[in-house]
Amino acid sequence: MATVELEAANRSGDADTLATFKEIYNKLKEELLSDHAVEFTDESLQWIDHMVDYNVLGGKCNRGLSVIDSYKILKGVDVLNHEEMFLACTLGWCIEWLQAYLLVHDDIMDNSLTRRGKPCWFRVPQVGLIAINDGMILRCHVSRILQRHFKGKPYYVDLIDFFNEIEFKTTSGQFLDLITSHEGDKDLTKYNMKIYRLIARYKTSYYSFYLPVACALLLAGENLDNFTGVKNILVEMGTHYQIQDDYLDAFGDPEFIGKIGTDIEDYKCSWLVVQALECANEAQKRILSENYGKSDPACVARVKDLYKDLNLEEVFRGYEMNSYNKLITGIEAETNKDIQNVLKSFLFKIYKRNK
Ligand code: GPP
Ligand code: MG
Ligand code: MG
Ligand code: MG
Repeated sequence: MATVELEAANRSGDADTLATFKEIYNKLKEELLSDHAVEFTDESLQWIDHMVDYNVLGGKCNRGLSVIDSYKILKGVDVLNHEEMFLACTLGWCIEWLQAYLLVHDDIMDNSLTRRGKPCWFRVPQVGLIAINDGMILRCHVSRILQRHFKGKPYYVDLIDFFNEIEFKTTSGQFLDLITSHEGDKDLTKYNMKIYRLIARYKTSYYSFYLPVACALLLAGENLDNFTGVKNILVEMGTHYQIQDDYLDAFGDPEFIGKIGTDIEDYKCSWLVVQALECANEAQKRILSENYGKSDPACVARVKDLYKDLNLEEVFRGYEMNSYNKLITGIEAETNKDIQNVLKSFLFKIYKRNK
């Protein structure tokens, strides 16, 4: 497929693929609800049904749909057969389910208010900290789905190991994110691009970018050890994505992005604060240390004003363009055209996103 066609196909989304993807969601959820490994009461089944819909649905599904797109490109086909489509959609949903679990827990840890245009799950009055266990149920669902549909496949053990490894990396990234912004140890001088990139890479890149493409490679019968170059590009793309997320946290429209930013209040080592520290004068640094990490809306507004004074919107646009060009150069240096198209397809999905 030519680059322009590829871009158009990805931006428009394919209605048939979306319909099949959604149908398979219903099937997977039904199977989980009739899983006899545990004797559930009617009331508890209703809870799980609602909890899964509330947390797994409503996102952009970029990660899940990328498994299907990538698998099609690797196989060199526009349409997958029934079995191939089912397996690709199922792995896509496993990533969406994993993401649901991560977000339920992340929102508690970040003290967030909204997600995907609704209150965060733990903010729902009847839910509260039951959300912790609900998150764990969502994670267990991933294993149940994989066991039901992939046990017996030659790559089953690799798949399980791989999900476990990605989860370890993500949890470790979250750990770095949390201890870096620890309340009792407020010190902006430790924030720099090196620690920023480490956090972003682990908390976001592996599960959001490498995992979907690796799932498609495993489905296509490939050995992941032969794709370390691809992994490195995807990890870099994930950092680009987290920088966009950090930018949107302060500059995005909460109505549109579906979540209210909390990075300033949470004293996060965000890309914006790292940039601000790099170009602020002494007086501006003082404003930052006096206002960053406070929940008082006046302090948050002061930090946002400073970001504007420092032209961080423009700095971000510059970064975005630069990083895009570097990613394209890296992708075009890959010898395999199919791999190039898989990577470009992912990049076009996220470039200049405003959500
Ligand atoms: C994104 O950080 C990272 C995650 C959602 C991974 C969470 C990992 C766990 C082990 C819970 P973020 O807090 O910036 O995301 P958002 O802006 O969507 O809240
Ligand atoms: Mg977080
Ligand atoms: Mg968060
Ligand atoms: Mg964020």
